[in-house]
Amino acid sequence: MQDDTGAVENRIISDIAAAATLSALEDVRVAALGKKGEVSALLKTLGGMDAEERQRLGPLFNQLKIRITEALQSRRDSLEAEELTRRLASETLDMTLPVDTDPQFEGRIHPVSQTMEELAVIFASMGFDVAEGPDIESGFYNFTALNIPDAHPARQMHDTFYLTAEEEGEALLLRTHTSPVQVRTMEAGARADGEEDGPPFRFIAPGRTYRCDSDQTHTPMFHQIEGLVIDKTTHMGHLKHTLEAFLTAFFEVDNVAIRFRPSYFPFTEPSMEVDIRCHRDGGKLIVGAGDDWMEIGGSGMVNPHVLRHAGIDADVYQGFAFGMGIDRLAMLKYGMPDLRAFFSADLRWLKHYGFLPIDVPGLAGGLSNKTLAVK
Ligand code: 2NM
Repeated sequence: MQDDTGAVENRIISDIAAAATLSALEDVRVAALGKKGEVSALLKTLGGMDAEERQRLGPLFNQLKIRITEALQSRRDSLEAEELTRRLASETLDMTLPVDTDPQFEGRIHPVSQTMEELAVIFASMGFDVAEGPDIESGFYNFTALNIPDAHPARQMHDTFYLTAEEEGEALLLRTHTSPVQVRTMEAGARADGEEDGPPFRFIAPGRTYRCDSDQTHTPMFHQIEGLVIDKTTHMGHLKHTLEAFLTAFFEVDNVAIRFRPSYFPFTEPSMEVDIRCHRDGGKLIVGAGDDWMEIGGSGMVNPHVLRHAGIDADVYQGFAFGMGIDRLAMLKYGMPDLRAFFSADLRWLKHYGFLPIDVPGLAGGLSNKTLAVK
């Protein structure tokens, strides 16, 4: 009987093949190779045999154990593969199903993006186009065309990031203001209705600007908006009204008062600093009323040299330009005290100060025609 390992093997092998699940297969393994298993019992009988019998049956029993172990392993492999196939088929993920948390309410629009959108909406309603240009500029567009020649001290004042050395031909740089966009756009002769080239021009250039400067109130990258109006009789009265209309709409107040302070920019003549009337109440700033003034930007009548660099006949055309810091406008409007937090990618800050996508663009109260009518 003990010689007949073939019958035992066949029975166990067919039990292994019949095991439909991993747990059924485990039962077969325990019944054969477990402590009290059939094959284990056979191996135990070797101890009570005489030497000759042990020598004959020992290898037979051991071969039996090895073949059953191999059969168990191969059946286990195929059951596991079947199980995986079954799980892959059942645990599908339907990417088209609606999700629990609506991403529309998860992400936030950065306050600078929100503010840029508001600026574009307000100036568009006053008939301004939005002009764009490259962040990487040539010395010509960033300086020379803006009446800042090679040896001009303003070149040093601008703390420029240079990308290539001057010796390698014309040096490339990161634009220090968005004025080169104004020059390029004037040069291209773009105008809103596209009917003909040349002035009148009325556009804004919002975007990133760069200066090698970093402290509590300066970041190496910041955002600027510049505006430009060129026509035959454009004057400083138009400039003052445009800024007042813009600031009234932007700060959502009934009235703003601004004042011009004499200043100097190479690209405008005359040049004026722009102050807005305000009231400081502890840490809070109220715009539009009060007996204090706060600087909000720079402006002036475009220097005829700049017009000529852009291919405009300065004997026929004249106009104004202005520039403001977008980050500072955002800080003032939304009460954000720390400029550096703007660019720190802090999700808690974004959650607190950021805007829901459904709120953009526009302003809380909408735009009133009263404030925006250009006189
Ligand atoms: C400012 C202040 C004053 C300005 C000038 C020009 C251009 F291209 F027309 F000459 N664009 N922007 C300008 C004028 C910018 O920023 C403080």
